[in-house]
Amino acid sequence: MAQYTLYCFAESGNAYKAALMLALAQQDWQAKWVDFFHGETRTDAYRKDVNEMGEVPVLLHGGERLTQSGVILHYLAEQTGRFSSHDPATRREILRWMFFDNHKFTSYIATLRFLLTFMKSGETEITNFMRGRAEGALDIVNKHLAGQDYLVGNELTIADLSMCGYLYYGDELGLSLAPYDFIEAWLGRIRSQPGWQAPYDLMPKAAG
Ligand SMILES: N[C@@H](CCC(=O)N[C@@H](CS)C(=O)NCC(=O)O)C(=O)O
Repeated sequence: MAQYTLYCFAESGNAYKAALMLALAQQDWQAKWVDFFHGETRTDAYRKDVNEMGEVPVLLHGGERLTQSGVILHYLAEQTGRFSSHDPATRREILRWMFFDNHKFTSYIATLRFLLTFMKSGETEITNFMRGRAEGALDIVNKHLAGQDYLVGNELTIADLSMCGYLYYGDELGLSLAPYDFIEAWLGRIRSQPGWQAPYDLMPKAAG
């Protein structure tokens, strides 16, 4: 039995944030595949026994059960001593970008991808709106990364692992990252970390 169990599925960028942290910090972990596309997260059993919020990721460690990717990343940084800081001001800065990611970045990018790639919505007023919001957030992050290697100074932190989670899904995103040079370079820096793997290599996918 591995030290950590992560409830996840390969298509989940939020789960990928936690899986990538576990991989880069070289932790002993196992994936527990969740059948999201057949409604597992919406079942009474999942909400009662796994996560009342009906979401992935969920991390089990010892007697702990953690949900919300940001909380999981924070916990793993504490447990492993990796990808955070002892300095309170730096930790606040990490948190500031993680909140931005959860509210303004992942939210729009993930929803746009979900509509186009999984719901096959085609282009609609909603996807146009989502793409506009996503591009606005990408522009903010791109400008921020013009002056530094990572979101918080020049060290990789959990803020980067949170923000990059969806950006390795390529064509599934339904938007181009080509205009964002500094983001592309930053993704390359994260990709070159020892232990990095793409989402579909790191987490299980449904057979067929
Ligand atoms: N804020 C949450 C978002 C988690 C989330 O939305 N997970 C998706 C999969 S990527 C999910 O389980 N959605 C289920 C649903 O919304 O019904 C986090 O960062 O963990």
